[in-house]
Amino acid sequence: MSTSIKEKLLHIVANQEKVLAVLVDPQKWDDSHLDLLFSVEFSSQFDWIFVGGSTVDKGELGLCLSAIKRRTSKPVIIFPGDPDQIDPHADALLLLSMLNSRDPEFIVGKNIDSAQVLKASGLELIPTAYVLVGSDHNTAVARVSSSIPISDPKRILQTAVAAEQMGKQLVYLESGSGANAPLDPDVLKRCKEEIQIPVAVGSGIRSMSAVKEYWRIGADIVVVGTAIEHDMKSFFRS
Ligand code: 1GP
Repeated sequence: MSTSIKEKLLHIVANQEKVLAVLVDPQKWDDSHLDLLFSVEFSSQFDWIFVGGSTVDKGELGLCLSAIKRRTSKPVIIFPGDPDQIDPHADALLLLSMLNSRDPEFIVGKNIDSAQVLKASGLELIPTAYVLVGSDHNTAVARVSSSIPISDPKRILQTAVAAEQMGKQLVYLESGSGANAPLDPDVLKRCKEEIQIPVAVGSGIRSMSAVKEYWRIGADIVVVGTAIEHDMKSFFRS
């Protein structure tokens, strides 16, 4: 039997292993781009693939998942930008709760709306606290989800601790795709000192050396989208 993503996460934390997840937005990646990502040159340099985007429809998601699955046996996890982004061909789905949204829809409402479809899909679900951090209030994700990003390190820490107490299995700290100011490493360090559940970090990470620095500080998963999408070669060589 293959190992579930939850088991992999537990193993990663217990063994201080590190994951680089490439975020593939089906609207931005075509076949030639996927060919390059899964080529001999690059495919050994990352571990997981997250798939999703803010305006991706079901058809686009399905086609993209098939295209990825044809090319790799690496774990493929849906990072939904919308509750419609459910497809049984992925290995798992991040069941997001936006803990710092002030709109109940984004904290729990969308989970209730999609609960039965998710159950029928048979997808493995990873209950994930999605925490928008930083000072940029104008990102697409902040606007769409009525979230005010948290900039106070103490509040970020409180939110991460609350996520663990609520039984979340992953905390995902991010500032929105393409963010100009990536997560403050000190904030990550303090979170890792306080909580045992895995922590994913994303947004605005533009080089392998930055990925390695977040790993060194304690991130279990580093998520990179924009930089790899724009210039894979430079990213992996940086
Ligand atoms: C966004 O964390 C991801 O949800 C990736 O961000 O596109 O800035 O790498 P970037």
